[in-house]
Amino acid sequence: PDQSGMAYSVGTTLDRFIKFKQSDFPFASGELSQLLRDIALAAKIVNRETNRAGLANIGGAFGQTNVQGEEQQKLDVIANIRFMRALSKGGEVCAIVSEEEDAVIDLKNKSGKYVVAIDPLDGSSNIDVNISIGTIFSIYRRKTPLGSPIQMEDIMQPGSEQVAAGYVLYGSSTMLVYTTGFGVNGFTYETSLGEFFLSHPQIKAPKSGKIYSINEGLELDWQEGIKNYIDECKAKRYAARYIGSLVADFHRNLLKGGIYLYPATKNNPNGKLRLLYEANALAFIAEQAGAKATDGKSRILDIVPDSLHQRTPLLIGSEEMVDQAIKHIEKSK
Ligand code: AHM
Ligand code: MG
Repeated sequence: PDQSGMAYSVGTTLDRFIKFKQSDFPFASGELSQLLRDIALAAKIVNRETNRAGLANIGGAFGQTNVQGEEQQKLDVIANIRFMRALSKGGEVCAIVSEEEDAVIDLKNKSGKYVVAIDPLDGSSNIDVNISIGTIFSIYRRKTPLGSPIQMEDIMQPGSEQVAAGYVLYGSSTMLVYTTGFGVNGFTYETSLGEFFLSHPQIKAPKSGKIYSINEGLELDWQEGIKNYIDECKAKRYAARYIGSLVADFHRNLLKGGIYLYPATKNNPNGKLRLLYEANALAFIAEQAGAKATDGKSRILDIVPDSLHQRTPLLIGSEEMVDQAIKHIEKSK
């Protein structure tokens, strides 16, 4: 039961769950709940497109509509369009930062309280080969007063200011996992019913694990500490698992226990992943599930961003594993 004593259980639909959980916010107006529903709806649409991805080139053969030529576009572009539409039409959002857009999208929505940072379709190199991909989103409350023009301080908030964050994993099942700061819950999509159902209530990450996920092809470009930590993983005969889709790698490690690393490399001193719409959301979820996220020096959620698409090294996963990796980094300094 939640704080109000209302019961929910495995099998509760996402809509009902969101309604129950509204009581976590005693003065809530329901806008965040509506925003989460908007995101879930866009996720269903992207799920449908993702499932059809293999048919994209033969779409004409079975009479797919072509109103806006969208099916000719790449899936990450389509996903961006879908989420942009859902977020801008819903009315709760005033500004969006997206991996697919160079600048902040100012929706000029005077009543929109929330700022959303989103990677509409992450891991897009995996689309063409039918491997799991994901959507990642962070939600912030705007800092400046409602109705005034959007300012950079509304956008450049550290991850610790997130009011909600989540991801959608388009995998062997499609799942939505999110947090509003009261634990992490996972919902699995039932295609034939068109509903997300609570399947993973109150996810708790194992304190340690035996899986490490890193692009080992870049080993020659790693710093000493990372090398030493991975050597330790090997000495302990941990399993190497790397999908190359952040959401999928993170999700597996969250449930089974493990660590994901995208460290600094020679060519990318800040790693590859983006702070605003990749690292922050997963860091918030990790911490809410009892796991940990760092850039090797500081907690991801404490980093104050200075640019929209800034990158950060990311070490995320089971607490003891992340701590051990940090130890190696500090020792090799
Ligand atoms: P993308 O935003 O261009 O899709 O890149 C992000 C992806 C992550 O999903 C994944 O963990 C990582 O890039 C893989 O990078 P690499 O191929 O360098 O190992
Ligand atoms: Mg991405």
